Amino acid sequence: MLDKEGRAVPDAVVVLYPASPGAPPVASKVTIGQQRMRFLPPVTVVAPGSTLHFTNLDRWDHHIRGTTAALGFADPRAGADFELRLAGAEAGASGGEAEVTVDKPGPILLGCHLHSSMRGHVFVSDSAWTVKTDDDGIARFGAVPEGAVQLRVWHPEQLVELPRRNLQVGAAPVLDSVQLSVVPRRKRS
Ligand SMILES: [Cu+2]
Repeated sequence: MLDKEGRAVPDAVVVLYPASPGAPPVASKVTIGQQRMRFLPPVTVVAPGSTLHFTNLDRWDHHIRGTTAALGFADPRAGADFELRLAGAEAGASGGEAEVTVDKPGPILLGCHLHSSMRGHVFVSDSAWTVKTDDDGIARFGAVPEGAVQLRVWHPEQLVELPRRNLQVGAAPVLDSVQLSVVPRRKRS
């Protein structure tokens, strides 16, 4: 995954839709931490029916909201799909925790009513072949059923989703390269 200037893009979501997908993806329970005004991890991939476990690791409160956002952005005036008030961690005690179950496939934008700079994403995928790109912008898949496969790419800052691509998967490895039409902001280090 490359950006418009040819640099590797981490934390993009790559989804494969094999013509014969077999079993649906399996729901799971994942933890999303709030630490130093960030969501960890910044992008989470889950199957429909999964539980998101939010845990506040900061000493101050967070008021998390989750908004279904087809294109990664949401109208801040619109109502949130879920809201979670998480108390800060006192000395020697853990902070607030809460869980929410997500059913609808698609991206969810995470924010905080108290800290407008906080941004995170959850991608609920209806395909078992869904992974994030690593720091080198690479998404690796194993055991993809042979035959025609559609490839979808999602990145929160790619506002106009790129057209799906058609791949033909056989016995030999398939290598494909996708270039976003945007240059995402760099992650703070
Ligand atoms: Cu906050």
